[in-house]
Amino acid sequence: MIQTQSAQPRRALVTGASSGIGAATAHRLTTDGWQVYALARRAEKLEHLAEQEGIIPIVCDVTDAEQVQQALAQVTAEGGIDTLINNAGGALGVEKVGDGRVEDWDWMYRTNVIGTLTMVQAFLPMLRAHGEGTVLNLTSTAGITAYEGGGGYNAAKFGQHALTGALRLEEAEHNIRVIEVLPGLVHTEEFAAKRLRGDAAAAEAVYRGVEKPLTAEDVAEVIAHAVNLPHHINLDQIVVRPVAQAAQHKLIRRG
Ligand code: 8X3
Repeated sequence: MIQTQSAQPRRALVTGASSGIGAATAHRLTTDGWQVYALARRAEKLEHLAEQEGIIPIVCDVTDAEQVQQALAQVTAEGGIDTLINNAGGALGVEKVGDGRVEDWDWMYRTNVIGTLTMVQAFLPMLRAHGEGTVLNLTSTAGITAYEGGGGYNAAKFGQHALTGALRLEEAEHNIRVIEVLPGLVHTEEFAAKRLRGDAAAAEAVYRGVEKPLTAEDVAEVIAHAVNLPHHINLDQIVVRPVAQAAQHKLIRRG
């Protein structure tokens, strides 16, 4: 088995950490012995996370540059991080391009792209100075394959995917490893419900008959594997889907 490179506890910051993949990642890394800053907008949702030793909650909106600077100041004062995991983001709406709502597209671009940008810009100097920094961006299979009703989310995730590719090229000389994890169908509490504007029945229907959609813990397992590998190994793009979803357009439903 390959050993991890450092005897020092690793230190990560995970955005969008109050639920779903972000929360599962914070838990998983902490279980692996990491110290984890769990960042999210909703203080009450972060509270239960903080009960796990090793998790430090920070209330922060990643699209708010001032709040991000405050988070940076706190993390800097407490010794810094070597790994930034940009998970905050989401989808809103399933309208076709012709019917898309500009405010939804705007929200998706801001949370997925500008949020990632703001975090990366704030923490890059720290990661460069560390000497073995890692940025892991959670994009989506929607960031490499467009689909009907996905236009706004596709546009945002393609944007975040492009940012990630450029960043990898630019930061290699600073020895920053840039990993992209692109999940397909993941059954989480909030993703589909938010996208479908709170329609719980429609959200459940997204997963109906799919034998084993991915869970947040499945994706956290993949993330943990990628960031626990020795730093010179870069799983630079990891597409992770349930077996039942052979492609964006091919989802096996039973019953
Ligand atoms: C979520 C994957 O298939 O809903 O990022 O676009 S999908």
